[in-house]
Amino acid sequence: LQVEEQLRNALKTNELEVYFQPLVDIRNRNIIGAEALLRWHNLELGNVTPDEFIPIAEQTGLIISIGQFVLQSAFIAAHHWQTHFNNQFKIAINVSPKQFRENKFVDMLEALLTQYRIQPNSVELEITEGVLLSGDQIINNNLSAINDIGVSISMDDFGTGYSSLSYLRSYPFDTLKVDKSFINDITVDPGDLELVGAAIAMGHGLNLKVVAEGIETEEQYQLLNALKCDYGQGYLFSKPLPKAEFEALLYAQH
Ligand code: G
Ligand code: G
Ligand code: MN
Ligand code: NA
Repeated sequence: LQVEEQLRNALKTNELEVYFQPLVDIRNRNIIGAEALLRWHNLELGNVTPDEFIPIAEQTGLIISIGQFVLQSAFIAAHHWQTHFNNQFKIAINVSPKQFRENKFVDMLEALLTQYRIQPNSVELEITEGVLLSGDQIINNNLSAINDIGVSISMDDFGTGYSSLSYLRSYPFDTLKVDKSFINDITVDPGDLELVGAAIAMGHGLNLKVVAEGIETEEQYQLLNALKCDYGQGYLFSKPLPKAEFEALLYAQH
């Protein structure tokens, strides 16, 4: 309850901050974009992880205003990086089920794209199958509308759910993000290596780009490169960083 109270104030008191984790091209390790990841620094509670506060934000409805804040912050940063470093810079943003069930979600998204001068095709919205579970009409409508305006949709945490395959067939996904739990052991578990190889091949067969999450070692990286995975994310390249630190990485690359 205390967490809920504090979270209600977090936006007003500037306690929320969007961090950025590099998204790299597997072939050459160049940073081609970032995933926006929310952080909460509270005086009393310390740093609260998104795994703890996102569910509370969902239950209380606070996710609507918090989600809008994330989109805004990510777009402001992405516009700057597109202007100064790479006009193709990609920005990936997590969207939770409640946000996606809003009637106004796509209108809000379009307004922010215009306001911050972001090309729709540089934006990728990450959804988990939790978004699709309800099979709600409004979700189908939102997915089609997002696809129509040219914003990409990725399936996050791929492989961890129950029916990811049927969802891939039914919805307009552009990208598949293979969950880090599958990447962890690819250097020691031949079964996991086989699964990841199959996920990459299947993604490519369906015309999707494939991202491997949670790459921590050089050996994992080499295997994913050999498997022709498209993009990667993980501590090997960088943990999620505050905006200024992320920008220093980009600057070093240019
Ligand atoms: O950044 P990482 O450490 O710890 O994130 C944990 C979880 O929180 C991930 O599943 C991630 O998708 C989710 N998360 C992080 N930032 C956001 C956000 O801005 N919005 C939503 N809906 N989820 C987020
Ligand atoms: O669930 P989602 O994929 O949206 O969230 C990504 C989560 O993975 C974030 O919590 C992020 O901090 C975390 N993460 C990113 N790279 C790594 C990594 O290399 N190893 C581990 N263990 N976690 C990572
Ligand atoms: Mn994600
Ligand atoms: Na994930």
